[in-house]
Amino acid sequence: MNETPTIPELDIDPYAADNLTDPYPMHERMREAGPVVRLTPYPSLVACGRHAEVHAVFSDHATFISGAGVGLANFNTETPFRPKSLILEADPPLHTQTRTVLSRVLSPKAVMQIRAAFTEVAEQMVERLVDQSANGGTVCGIHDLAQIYPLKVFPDAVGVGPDARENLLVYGDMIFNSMGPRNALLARAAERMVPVTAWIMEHCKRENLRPGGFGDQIYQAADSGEITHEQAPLLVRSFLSAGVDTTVNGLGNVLFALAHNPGEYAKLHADATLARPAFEEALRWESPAQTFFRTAVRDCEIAGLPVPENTKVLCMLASANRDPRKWPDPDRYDIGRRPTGHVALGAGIHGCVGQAVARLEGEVVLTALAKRVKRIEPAGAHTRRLNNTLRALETLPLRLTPA
Ligand code: OVP
Repeated sequence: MNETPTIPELDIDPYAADNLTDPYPMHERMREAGPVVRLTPYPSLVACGRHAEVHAVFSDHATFISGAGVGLANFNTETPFRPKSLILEADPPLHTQTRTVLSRVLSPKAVMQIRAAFTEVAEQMVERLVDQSANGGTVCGIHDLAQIYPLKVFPDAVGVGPDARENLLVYGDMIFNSMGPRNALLARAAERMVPVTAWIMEHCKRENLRPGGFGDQIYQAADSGEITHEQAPLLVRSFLSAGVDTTVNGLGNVLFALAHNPGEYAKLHADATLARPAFEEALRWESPAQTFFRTAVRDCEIAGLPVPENTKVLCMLASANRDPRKWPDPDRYDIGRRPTGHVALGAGIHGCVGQAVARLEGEVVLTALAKRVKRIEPAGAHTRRLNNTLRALETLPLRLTPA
């Protein structure tokens, strides 16, 4: 007996428009086929759709590295489209050094200091939206809320000036598309990004960052010798890369979840302290970042199946978050669930360093809605913005009934 277990192969393209539009049937096929699968259109990678293996891969950062890129492209053989992130696309010891600085800047203590400002902006925004909706109008959950809010509060906290902030959405769309194949989505994003790159790098300079903001605090860490002055602008770039399009879609997706699950919104309206768990459950149910890759640094195994050195491992976060092996009734959006262990924000040493800020945004926006709005209902068909990595809405027409 010397049977080598083989990895099942599926003829699935996760980046085909149908699968980006509705990924859940694909997720089920991948989970049911096995703990690790191969995908015919991408013969050099393996994919994990179940929670246990996604979590195991993320937890073993020494075997499954990030430095060769966390998208489909293998930076050992392909040139990254921009200089590598010093945190997302780095491994220890570099990662440890940069992560220490970013986690201090984004710590729970830092979040306490921005809480009042974030709350005030959320309350003002909801007040405006209720007026708009009450005068017979509908509001767009994406353009009038999910984009507006992070584009105001997060760049304010980083210390970026008020002009042309929509560039951050264009940049985010490009970065998350760049983690997939070179398809039409990437080509369109790359075209739009050309004028934006210079704007981004300009806004990473110390002279363009408000003293005391998150961006300036990175430069203070350079002053104290913790990181170099050459590293500082690239670390500020991580704020501008990861801090907006992620929370825009986290907020857009929770609005979608609540509008389509009126019973859950009724519970939130009755008890605004459910704002945090309602946001957390939406992260699980409709994960903004659907996928991330790792790269095997040596011949290894996942769930006993052989994975050769230099293989890209596609971790299906959104699929893990609906794995019935992990979650009872996984397709149900249930704000009474406490979805501890979801991997929407990753896991292990690369787990979202901005998660306290992301949760603050979710909490204060949902709290303001819960207090001021009795019902949130769809007011027409939503449309999707397809992206190789993000689960994103383009429009979400809503009717808000004042409390
Ligand atoms: C979701 C992330 C995403 C995109 C960019 C970066 C980080 C970065 O560090 O540049 S984490």
